[in-house]
Amino acid sequence: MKTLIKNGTILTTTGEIKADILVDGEQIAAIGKDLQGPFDKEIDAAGKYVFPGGVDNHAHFEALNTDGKTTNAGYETTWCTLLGGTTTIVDFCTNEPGMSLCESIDYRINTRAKGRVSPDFALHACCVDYRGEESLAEVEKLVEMGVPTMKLFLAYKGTALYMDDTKLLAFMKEARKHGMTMMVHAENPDVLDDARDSAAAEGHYEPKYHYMTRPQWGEAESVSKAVRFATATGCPLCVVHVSCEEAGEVIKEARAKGAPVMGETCPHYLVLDPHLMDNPDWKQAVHWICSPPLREEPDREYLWKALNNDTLSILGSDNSSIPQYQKEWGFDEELGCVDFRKVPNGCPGAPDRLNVCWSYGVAKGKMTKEKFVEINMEYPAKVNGLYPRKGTIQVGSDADIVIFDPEYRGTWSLESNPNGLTYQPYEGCEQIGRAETVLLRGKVVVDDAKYVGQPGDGQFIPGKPYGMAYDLLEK
Ligand code: DUC
Ligand code: ZN
Ligand code: ZN
Repeated sequence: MKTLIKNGTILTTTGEIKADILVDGEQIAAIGKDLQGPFDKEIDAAGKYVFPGGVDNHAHFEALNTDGKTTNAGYETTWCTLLGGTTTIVDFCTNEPGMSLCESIDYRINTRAKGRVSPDFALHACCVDYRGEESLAEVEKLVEMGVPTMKLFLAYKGTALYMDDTKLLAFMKEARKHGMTMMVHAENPDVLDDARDSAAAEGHYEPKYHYMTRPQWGEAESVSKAVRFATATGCPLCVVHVSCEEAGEVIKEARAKGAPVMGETCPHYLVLDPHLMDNPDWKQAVHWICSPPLREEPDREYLWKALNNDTLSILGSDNSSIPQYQKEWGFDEELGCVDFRKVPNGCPGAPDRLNVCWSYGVAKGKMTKEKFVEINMEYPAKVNGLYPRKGTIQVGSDADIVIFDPEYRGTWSLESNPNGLTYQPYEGCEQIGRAETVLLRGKVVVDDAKYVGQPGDGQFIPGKPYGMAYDLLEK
């Protein structure tokens, strides 16, 4: 099957070019003018931007949640990410109960995900069942299985998620040997617990106490530790979901000194206001409980600048598809009210990531189109060892292509921006531009802004070791 995408303007990390794209089967076969037919299909992209399908570094579909037991809405909802222009998700794979990391990855690919995922997917391992030497020995095998990244939680002490310094150090040393990139959830659990328990002791349980009890310094302190561990072990690190200036500045300083450290932030930290959690209707307010928490305007402005000046390198969604009924597990029968400490943490957002970045960044003059492609496509693909198969429009790359209508105007709603849940954190926000047509490995999966693909279109894409963060190591 040969498809010609003609008359569009291709966006890259270095500029824009007016050229046509020939897709042959699943790959890009040629880029240029006057490409020779015959073609089976022609798509006219006049007046549209054409860019690589989004690569989302940070997705939780079907994840065990922070309380160790909740299960997010599953892969059957991943079609929504295609509507939002994201063609590859990198999902987190925690240990299945009783399974090792490698067994969990195998189970994820060959059982859970089988025939159910709509975009292509790669995986990060995420250890929540540390078994000493046995877990460490799995690092090499994970890399061989195409999983060259791992996330460790430095927060949530007292749960299976929590990894203390001994485990962090051991994993980083092992990861360095095999080209694995480490990722961390950096918040100091003792700092948070002190603030959270003090609030509760004073009778404060409402959702707004979530953001009031997770101070920036608790995040920055944990980032500092992880950065020092990365520097000492030489293990490249990506700090995920950076939410504030204090933490971002730690990364900036470390990078200036040559530390192998990169940072990610998420769309919700760029645009959503923590005071949404002040809503007296707690069933609404809990929608914005995520960790780290939403921050005030100065931190939000800082994050835009940090993406633009290369302090932070990736925009990941941290999509956590937590259904309403699970959010309501925060209600405490004994107290007779919601207890913010019991609400599962996380916001959906994989389908919204590119639209938020375009609407509030590119369309408002706060970000260049080149940076948009860099942080949403190219760098996440490079960090995860997926480049140049993913994250770029090049001859030989997978034909994951978005044809984007910059003239579209809309208002965020569940109807126009579905996420597989019954609530939409960006409800009422102004949207500028949207994906009109999306190709996944050459197949049209979004047509006229409607999903036309099939569950199971998505394939597991193995990542290669020594991703982009390794380039930061002194040779
Ligand atoms: N961290 C994440 O990365 N996602 C959801 C919850 C959390 O704590
Ligand atoms: Zn996290
Ligand atoms: Zn996450």
